[in-house]
Amino acid sequence: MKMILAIVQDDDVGALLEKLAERGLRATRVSSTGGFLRSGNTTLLVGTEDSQVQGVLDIIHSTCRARQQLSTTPSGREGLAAAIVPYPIQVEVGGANIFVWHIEQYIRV
Ligand code: 2BA
Repeated sequence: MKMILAIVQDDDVGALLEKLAERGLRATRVSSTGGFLRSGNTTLLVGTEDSQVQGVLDIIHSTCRARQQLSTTPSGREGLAAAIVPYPIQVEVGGANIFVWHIEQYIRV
């Protein structure tokens, strides 16, 4: 069994959860905040059989898209520091950042 952790943009979560449910895949949605932009995103936890992993990755790939976003100015950045690296800067936020790891045991009581 594998655990898929996918950090996705809030705008894509509704459609993504629908598609996973259509396939009978279970997911847990956790509200999260990106460390760089300090804005909300969503972390999905999907525990699934090894044979289903590629299917989940395909669904994420076809549902989530990258978007441009402006970073906010970090607090305390004034004077020289702000002049060297001017803010805001535009960044491309990925459609999804995905981690997959092996699960030793899954227990449901
Ligand atoms: P954030 O940390 O808010 O990052 C949003 C976007 O800002 C990133 O998109 C990237 O394009 C840019 N960015 C991040 N750190 C940067 C830096 N030090 N300098 C310049 N630009 C930077 P993504 O890479 O697609 O990441 C989207 C979100 O996924 C991240 O939100 C974070 O919540 C999560 N994430 C990405 N990589 C991760 C990792 N290795 N571990 C844990 N979470 C990760």
